[in-house]
Amino acid sequence: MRLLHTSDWHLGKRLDLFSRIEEQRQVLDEISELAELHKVDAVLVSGDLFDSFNPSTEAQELFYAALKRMSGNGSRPVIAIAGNHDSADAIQAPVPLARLHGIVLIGYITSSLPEITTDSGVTISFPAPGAVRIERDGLSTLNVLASPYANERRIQDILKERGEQVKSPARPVTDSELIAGLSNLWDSTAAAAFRSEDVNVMAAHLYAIDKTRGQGEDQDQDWNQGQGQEQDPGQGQEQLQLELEEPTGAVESLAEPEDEKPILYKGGLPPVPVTAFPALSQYVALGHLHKGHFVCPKPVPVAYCGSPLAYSRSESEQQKYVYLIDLEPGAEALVKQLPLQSGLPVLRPVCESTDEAVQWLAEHQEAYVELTLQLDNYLSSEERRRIFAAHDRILSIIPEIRGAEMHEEAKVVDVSQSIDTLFAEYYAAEHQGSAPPKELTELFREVLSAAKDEK
Ligand SMILES: [Mn+2]
Repeated sequence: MRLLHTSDWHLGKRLDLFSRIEEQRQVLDEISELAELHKVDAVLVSGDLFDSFNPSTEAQELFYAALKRMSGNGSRPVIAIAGNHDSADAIQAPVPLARLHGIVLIGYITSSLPEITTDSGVTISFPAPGAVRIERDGLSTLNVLASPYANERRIQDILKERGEQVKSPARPVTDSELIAGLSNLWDSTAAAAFRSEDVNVMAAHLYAIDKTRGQGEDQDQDWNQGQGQEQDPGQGQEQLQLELEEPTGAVESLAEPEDEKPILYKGGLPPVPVTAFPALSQYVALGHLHKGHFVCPKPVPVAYCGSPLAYSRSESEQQKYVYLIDLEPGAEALVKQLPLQSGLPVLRPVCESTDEAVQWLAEHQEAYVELTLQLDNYLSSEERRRIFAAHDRILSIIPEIRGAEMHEEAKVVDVSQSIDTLFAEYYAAEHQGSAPPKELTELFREVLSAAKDEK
């Protein structure tokens, strides 16, 4: 059996002011083509389907069109779970129509639906709340433990309902109690749904860590206080090998994506150690982190496939993937990373003059650009105009003024300078070294003279 793992589509997401909807359309088409080309039996989408709780109409249209194509009109089941950017209710709203097409949309950890057989002969059932079973002739049965994003409160409510109240009235619940409760919930779902003669996998939206690879973190560490210690953005520079035939030791721990809603906060969801996942699971398909990587490669791969497009400046050097997973009952999973071609990269050049920047921009039109300019003087509005005229997708310009460090160290303002110079210095300090626009300087003078007149 062959699965395709994708996640973090963030449909409707913008990069600053730039719409990404056309790139999203292209990359979802590419993913459907890969599913067809590689004869994938089922698709797992591990959350953050949309970028917001109230996605635009065009984002919703794209979502439904992409799911319909990906599902091969019901012959290739698609199981999609909600992430922390998604509204669980909104994700589940089209369920009655979606399930007819073999598309399973899961908003809650305990979601469950009646059995259905699609026109293509695929039977989809829920042997337990939160567990999907896919059956079809000539193929092993697939069980998917689906764990959409749930925050602390939602998990506590579920545990309370099950009579496993973790919160004692005397004190707040600790991170490890919460994770233990969630792990017990998964274990009982897996006990009801996973069978050794089937293929068993898990799909979840969370922040996973492998404690055996860390520096011996304290089990009871309060994440709020310890935040940052387990994350090492410095390791994010390593690139995984393309077309990895089998998971190797390429393991990283990464920060949560920049510009994204975090889940590692008090009341969110603390990091989940890989030991918390149910034992019979043969692959854990994760969503949340935007860089494709293995949290743990063996014996059970626990993997983030990452987002299909670069969604932030921090993703500028990342190749994007979907993962193909070959699975047989009781056997180790074989994971292959398929690089994606669609979408524009985010580039972060450093130039030493406006001329050099304009030249570079002319040669790199098909990208989003965060330009760092190392200059001797503040950028004039004329230079700024030249740069913006040279490229349509400039995210920002970061002027680095040579010798500016000395200014900052001194932190002494020479008040004997003209009021115009003082204003320009103040403006530059507040606006990363830019010169104030002419109109603003004129307005400033006007206000100043008006104030003088009043005296
Ligand atoms: Mn997320």
